[in-house]
Amino acid sequence: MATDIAQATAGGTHAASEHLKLEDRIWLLRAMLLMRGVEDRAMTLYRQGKVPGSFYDGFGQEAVSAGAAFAMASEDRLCVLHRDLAAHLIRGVSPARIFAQYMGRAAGITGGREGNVHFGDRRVGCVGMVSMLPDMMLVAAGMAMAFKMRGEKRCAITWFGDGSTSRGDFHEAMNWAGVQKLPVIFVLENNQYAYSTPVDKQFAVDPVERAAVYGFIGVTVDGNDAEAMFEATRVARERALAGEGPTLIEALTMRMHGHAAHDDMKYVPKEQVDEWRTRDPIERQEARLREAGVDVDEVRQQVKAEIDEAVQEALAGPMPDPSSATEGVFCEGEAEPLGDGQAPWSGFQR
Ligand SMILES: Cc1ncc(C[n+]2csc(CCOP(=O)(O)OP(=O)(O)O)c2C)c(N)n1
Repeated sequence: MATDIAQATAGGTHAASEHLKLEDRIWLLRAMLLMRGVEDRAMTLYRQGKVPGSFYDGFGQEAVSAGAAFAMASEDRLCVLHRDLAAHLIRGVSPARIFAQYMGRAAGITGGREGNVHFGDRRVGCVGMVSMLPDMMLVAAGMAMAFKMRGEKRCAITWFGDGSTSRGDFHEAMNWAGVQKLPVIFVLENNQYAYSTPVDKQFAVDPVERAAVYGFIGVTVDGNDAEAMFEATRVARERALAGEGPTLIEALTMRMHGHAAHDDMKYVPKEQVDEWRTRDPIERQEARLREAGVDVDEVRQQVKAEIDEAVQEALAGPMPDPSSATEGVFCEGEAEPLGDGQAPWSGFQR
């Protein structure tokens, strides 16, 4: 049950996956540090009035997208949601382009045509999200259907929140994926709240148990453990490619910030936040790597320098030319894919 969070996330360290080399484990830390650092800086830019609209982050949830995205191959396809920036970073989208995106600049992924988290670079296999939750589950299932029909060994993945499980789209996607045994991975980010609604007001039965009634496996994973997320996703992907169908991965985590920049989350008990603070995913990965002899402070400094440079680059970039507003809105031709070996996600030993 979702209420057994302490049990599911207790014990701190999860046995490292034998599929992760030390450099991969450092990459997981880097991805999480980049996500946190980029979002922290973007929040400042938002408060300075440089980011239009609102601002959403995934503080405290970095392991969910970092671990899962790291298990996916370059030919796979990802529907990345609003708390999952590490997935974009792992696929090779640079921090400078992300800052430019947030600020609506020409160098952003959508070139100023869409706001904040509504982006995806199809050259790296990421599909831009829409806000109608959880429509991306249906998009991921649709892509998986195409892979199956074409006989391609590829897998689709999407993330979504606990709030999504209360919607009909969730059930449609789960049902079709189960019936068709689609090569798709559903990552349910159970971060305890859908806006101000706690999980005990959302469902009477933990949604991970719904996978069984649609004919496939549901597993609960410590969502604050990047290596556990990686391993669960790797196994799910292997199953999908072997024709064994979808997997629902419930990642237990906590939304440590408000829903968006405007939300002070005063509806969340302070003790709950304090308890989850002791399970910070970045601190946990750092502790592991220190034990393995890695100079974690150096990794932190490198990431900070990269972010400083990226902010300056994005701030120096122009706003888009208004006359180009209707260009690139619809899909035109095939995207030029990045090859294996050019992006960090292809690093681990399969
Ligand atoms: C169909 C639909 N209803 C309402 C909203 C407005 N809305 C945006 S995010 C959100 C809460 C989502 O909660 P959850 O799915 O748990 O994800 P989290 O934001 O906690 O990661 C709501 C209600 C929406 N985007 N789509």
